[in-house]
Amino acid sequence: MFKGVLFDLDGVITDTAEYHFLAWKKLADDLGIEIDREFNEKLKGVSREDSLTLILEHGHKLEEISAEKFAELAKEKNENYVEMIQAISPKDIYPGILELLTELKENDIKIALASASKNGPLLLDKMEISHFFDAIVDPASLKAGKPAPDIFLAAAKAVGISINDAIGVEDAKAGITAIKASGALPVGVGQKDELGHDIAIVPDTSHLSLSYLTTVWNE
Ligand code: B16
Ligand code: MG
Repeated sequence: MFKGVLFDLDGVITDTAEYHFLAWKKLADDLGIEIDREFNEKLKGVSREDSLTLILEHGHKLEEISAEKFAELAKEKNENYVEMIQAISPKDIYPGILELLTELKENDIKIALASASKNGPLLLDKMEISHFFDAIVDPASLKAGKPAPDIFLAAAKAVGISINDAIGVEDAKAGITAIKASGALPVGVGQKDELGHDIAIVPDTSHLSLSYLTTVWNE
């Protein structure tokens, strides 16, 4: 049986993936760079700085942006994003997640947050679910972000379990790659065409439960 579940946040626990997209879209529009939802798939799970680099590369503007301007743009996106998430509350928790967290706790299965977002703790607080989490990895403490396995390895370590005894839940391709590389068992939320045909995938979080995860684990 698995001993812990390592959760991504944006797109798994709540719909902040949409706010990230809207905040990046506004910034890109202001810079005269066109980004659409297809391009946005590349940004999911990717750190703020790496996302900005991808957008500037996409618009052929990376060379002309100074380090100072880069930091300013990243700050501007985050300020806009933080404004958007102020109204997040328990009603924004995705279907089935609260029930899953409750079941995991009742069964002494460790729960960790493996989100690339520096706003993770604020979001858990706003949704009033911080108390479920045995550990929250600080993404700033890591050498490499997703798709590198570091964040999932750190999450398993923080809750005192072997990575081989953990399930990772993700909505982004970069995150699934990170889970696979870490040695944990991946469970994807989304579309097979985006996340892969070789792993367990649910179309949305209402399908996640202790019984579903147990079935996947025992397959
Ligand atoms: P922040 P996750 C990721 O969170 C998002 O998917 C990604 O779009 C965002 O750029 C990244 O967090 C950093 O977020 O700017 O708030 O630090 O999916 O790993 O939970
Ligand atoms: Mg995500």
